[in-house]
Amino acid sequence: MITPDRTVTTTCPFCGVGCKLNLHLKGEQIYAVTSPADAVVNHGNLCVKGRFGWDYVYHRKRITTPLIRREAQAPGARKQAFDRSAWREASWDEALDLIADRLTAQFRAHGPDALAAFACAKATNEDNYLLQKLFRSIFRINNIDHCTRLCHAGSVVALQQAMGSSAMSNTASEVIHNDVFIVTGSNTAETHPIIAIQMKAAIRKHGAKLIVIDPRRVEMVDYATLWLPLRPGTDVPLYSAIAHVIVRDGLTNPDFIAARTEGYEAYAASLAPFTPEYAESVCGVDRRLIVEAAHLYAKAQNAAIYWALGIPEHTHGTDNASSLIHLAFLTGHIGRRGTGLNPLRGQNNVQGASDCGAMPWHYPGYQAVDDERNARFFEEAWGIEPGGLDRRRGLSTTEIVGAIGKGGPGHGPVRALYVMGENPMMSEPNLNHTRHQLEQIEFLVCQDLFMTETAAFADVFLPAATFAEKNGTFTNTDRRVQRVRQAIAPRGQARADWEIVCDLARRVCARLGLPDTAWQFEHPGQVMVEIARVIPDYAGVRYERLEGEGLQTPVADTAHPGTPFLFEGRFPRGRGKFRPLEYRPAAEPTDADFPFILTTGRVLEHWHGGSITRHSRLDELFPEPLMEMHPDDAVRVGVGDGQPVRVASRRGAISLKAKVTTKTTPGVVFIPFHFHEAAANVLTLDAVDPMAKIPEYKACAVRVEPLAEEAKPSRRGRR
Ligand SMILES: Nc1nc2c(c(=O)[nH]1)N[C@H]1C(S)=C(S)[C@@H](COP(=O)(O)OP(=O)(O)OC[C@H]3O[C@@H](n4cnc5c(=O)[nH]c(N)nc54)[C@H](O)[C@@H]3O)O[C@H]1N2
Ligand SMILES: Nc1nc2c(c(=O)[nH]1)N[C@H]1C(S)=C(S)[C@@H](COP(=O)(O)OP(=O)(O)OC[C@H]3O[C@@H](n4cnc5c(=O)[nH]c(N)nc54)[C@H](O)[C@@H]3O)O[C@H]1N2
Ligand code: SF4
Ligand SMILES: [Mo]
Repeated sequence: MITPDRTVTTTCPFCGVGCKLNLHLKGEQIYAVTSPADAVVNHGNLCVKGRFGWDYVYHRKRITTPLIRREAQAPGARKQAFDRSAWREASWDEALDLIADRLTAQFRAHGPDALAAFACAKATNEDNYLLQKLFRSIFRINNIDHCTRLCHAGSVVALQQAMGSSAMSNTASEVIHNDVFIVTGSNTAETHPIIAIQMKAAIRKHGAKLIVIDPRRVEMVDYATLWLPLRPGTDVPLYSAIAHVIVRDGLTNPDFIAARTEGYEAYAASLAPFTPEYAESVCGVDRRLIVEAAHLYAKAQNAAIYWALGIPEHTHGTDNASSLIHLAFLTGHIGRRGTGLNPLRGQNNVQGASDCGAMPWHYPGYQAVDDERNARFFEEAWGIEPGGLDRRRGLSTTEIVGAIGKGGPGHGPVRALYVMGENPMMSEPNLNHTRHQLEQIEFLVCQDLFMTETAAFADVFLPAATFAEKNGTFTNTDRRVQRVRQAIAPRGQARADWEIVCDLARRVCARLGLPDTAWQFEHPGQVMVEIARVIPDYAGVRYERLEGEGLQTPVADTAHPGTPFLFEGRFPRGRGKFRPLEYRPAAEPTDADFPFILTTGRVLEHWHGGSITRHSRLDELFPEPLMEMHPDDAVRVGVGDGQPVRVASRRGAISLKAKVTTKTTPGVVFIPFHFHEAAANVLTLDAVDPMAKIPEYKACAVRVEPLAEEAKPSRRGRR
């Protein structure tokens, strides 16, 4: 039996639940991970990823030395290079000097618009704060974004418009105070498993009733009182019909509407066409279920809504989220313990990276870049001349990709891209287009753990330290800022992201003749002091205050205890705002050539493009891509369970095996986007929501054909 040298307490690097981990160590080896039973977020529970998925830290394919591409890459002819022989090892000095030279050369020759950065929701608050500060304060450009755009962007825009805040209103564990809750567009049991455990306890132990609204028969349906299996992309008519019934049947909360909201009259009038009969015809949900759901939710004492990507990842994602928000405003199910609106945030630190300004329209703390007062405030905070910061909203991730070589809305062409821990060659929609764009880039840096599909296009690869090898903080889905603690030395020459960014910033300052006093940090705790100075909600966050269970933002000052639930008394914007909506169908309807709706998403054992989970023993649990198809459709198409199929959209085709299952509904097929050998994003469409710029990952039209056995997809394309 192994006896531990020591135990280091830290935060799970996978999902936004933010479970507390105890890493049990002997020397430099983590040999087990457990969680303390008194952990406030997860009560000692962990899902399979937190418990077993950390071994990617030690994977032999991890890159632990800076690498430089041997051959210069001509724009237009850039190719992926996974093979180590295409790269040579370099010192940090050589790699960072090369990057500093190339970025300053682009900046001098073409101005700020030539540069863009992708930040990283897996990295810490401190890492992200510094990366956006580098691009904003030195390169004077707001072209910085991260996967939040591909994720809850529609929810964020809708919540900001309606209430002036986009975070979850509740603490996840408050679900036990609900008597009714809605889970929609969320496969909670696979994607936020520990929150799902709390939901199951709310139902089984505390008698809460659950309404699931989802086109797939996800696991939570087993616990539900009602399941409304809507057609993908029809949330606005469904929620508007629920609202219609609430108004029609006199189930609104008139006191709440009068005291806390505005725009009710026009909104109520706009509900007239959304009868349950109309919704049934559009959404495919029995009208009686719609009426029942409306009554159950509206008559509850304490009701809350939990949602994830089935809501925002549409070309009308903002409208979808607004249609849900309205339900809380109509009934007053918000602003009390156990009531509220809860977008379940996905990545371990997507809330924090967004808070810290890794977004093109906002400085840290959601302070709009095009507001003169905010710009002046940050000019002063960062010691730069008045008028120095760019007042234009920067480009979003999908716009940055599109702007390579040709320019984007209000911006010139992007020529150099700095990617800190994102993998757009797996995660962006319409990968053939993304590939074409990356081939055009003049200079690409990737800072990652592995040679990802994106990094393989780069000129320079910088090896980052993992969560286990660095200090910092993550902010989880219920706004809890928690410590990440270094347990082992970085493998090889890997370095923490914040250190790499500071080192690079000092080199750029030297080239541009700027002082580098703003880039002298010895510990990320010092970066947090600066964050606290510029983000009001973090004003009272200090490392010494995070020792126990962390702090839930807003934390107004160093004596403030943190905020478990939001919007008691008022919304940040004052009154909650109703907004009349219209139904707009998905961008790409099905037709005779492409008769199925493809919806994409996740499975329990894997993470996004697979860079970490496919370099972990989790890969053995779910080793190959599968397409879920309903048995009725399988008969029609002539596909058996486990048989290979070719799936084609207007943009590309992939091959994988079919899994015939009633987990999906007739007419809808599901493919997880974790597998590079059958990348679902080859099929998806890059049409975006006009307000939030989020792509329509949850609905496009595809055709499915059986493949002859000999054309079988390769069993494991792992490199
Ligand atoms: N195991 C695992 N967990 C993860 C992740 C991971 O990669 N792997 N990623 C994390 C991240 S970043 C995120 S953002 C979250 C995402 O968490 P989820 O959103 O729960 O994950 P998805 O698999 O995308 O599931 C989307 C859900 O929306 C439903 N849906 C599809 N179309 C529609 C629609 O039109 N309307 C409605 N109402 N529902 C629809 C799907 O059936 C599915 O249940 O997961 C986080 N957790
Ligand atoms: N079809 C389809 N596509 C989708 C979605 C969907 O539902 N369907 N969902 C979208 C959503 S919600 C999201 S969030 C995005 C996710 O998209 P991405 O953020 O591009 O996906 P990840 O694979 O999580 O990329 C994170 C990268 O960071 C690296 N990494 C991990 N830890 C660190 C670290 O500490 N430092 C550094 N520098 N790197 C690190 C990992 O190796 C990995 O390569 O995908 C989107 N794409
Ligand atoms: S639920 Fe999320 S945070 Fe908790 S162990 Fe699983 S992946 Fe980690
Ligand atoms: Mo996400």
